[in-house]
Amino acid sequence: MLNRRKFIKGGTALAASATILSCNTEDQTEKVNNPNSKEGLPISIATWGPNTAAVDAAMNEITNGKTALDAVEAGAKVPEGDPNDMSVGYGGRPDREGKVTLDACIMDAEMNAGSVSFMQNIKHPISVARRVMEKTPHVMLAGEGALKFAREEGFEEIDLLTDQAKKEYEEWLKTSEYKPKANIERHDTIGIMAIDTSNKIAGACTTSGMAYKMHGRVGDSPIIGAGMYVDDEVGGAVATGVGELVIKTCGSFLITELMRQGRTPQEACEEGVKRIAAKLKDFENYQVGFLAINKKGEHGAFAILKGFNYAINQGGKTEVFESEYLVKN
Ligand code: SD4
Repeated sequence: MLNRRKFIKGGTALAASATILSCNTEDQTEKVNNPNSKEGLPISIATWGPNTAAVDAAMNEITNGKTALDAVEAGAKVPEGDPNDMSVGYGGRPDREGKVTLDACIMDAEMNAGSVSFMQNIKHPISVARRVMEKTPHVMLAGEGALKFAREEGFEEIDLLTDQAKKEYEEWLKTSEYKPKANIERHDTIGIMAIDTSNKIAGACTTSGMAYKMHGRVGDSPIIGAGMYVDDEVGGAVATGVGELVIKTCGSFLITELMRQGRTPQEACEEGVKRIAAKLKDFENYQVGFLAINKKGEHGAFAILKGFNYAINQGGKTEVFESEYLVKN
């Protein structure tokens, strides 16, 4: 059971029609912590249960003396290269024109950030995002420009559309209905964060975006502050789900700033979801999940709907936990 704030005791505040709680930290009589959260560094943590291999790959980098930045890149590359993960990289579901277009971003403890959006034909967009960060004066490259840069950097071009994704797309064409269905479409976008043995944080996020989106659509995942944000003084947050809701509320930045003001990672994630619920109509029809960590290695997670889970590697153990959620009925 969550150790909830006094004013939401009784549980009804977590119903769909939840009254939106004040942002004033003085209102809090007790801190809300995630029951699965504990202090401990180093740590790697990622959205969605199937990403255990990703958090393990990240931790492997850290135990081999690499940085948190190396760790989150290595972690993100796991689902990017996996054709069975149909929300990320190679094997991702295409847009409504049958094209797989990828979004990714990365950020380190020194506020360096890089991103690519609407990029085609490259298996590891997270590595291109890192090159944008390290080799250009910019933060984000999009579309043809991102692909041109990737080519110049020596990345190989491949066809990202697998037979399975093509088959599902052809089936989808029969109705051509765009209705993102939470946890049915399987949002497996990876948002991953790590803190290394030098206590430095980094974050990454990578996705093929919403299946059957309009050609040219860019989601939250490549947007620093929306799909991912880290601040070495505080911690960081990542998002998954319907990106439009996350962009409009600057989700990951909001959560990081709430932690700066004294919220626990759990409180900050809950407030991030409640901000969406307070401001955006029809939020109950969409899934958004947030995951946050602070610099002690404590974590929090919260989603609009049931079904969001996450993977964590901490204290020599890899575990998957289910997230709490807002809409209970
Ligand atoms: C997007 N946030 O493009 C991504 C989708 C996602 O798992 O998280 N899918 O809106």
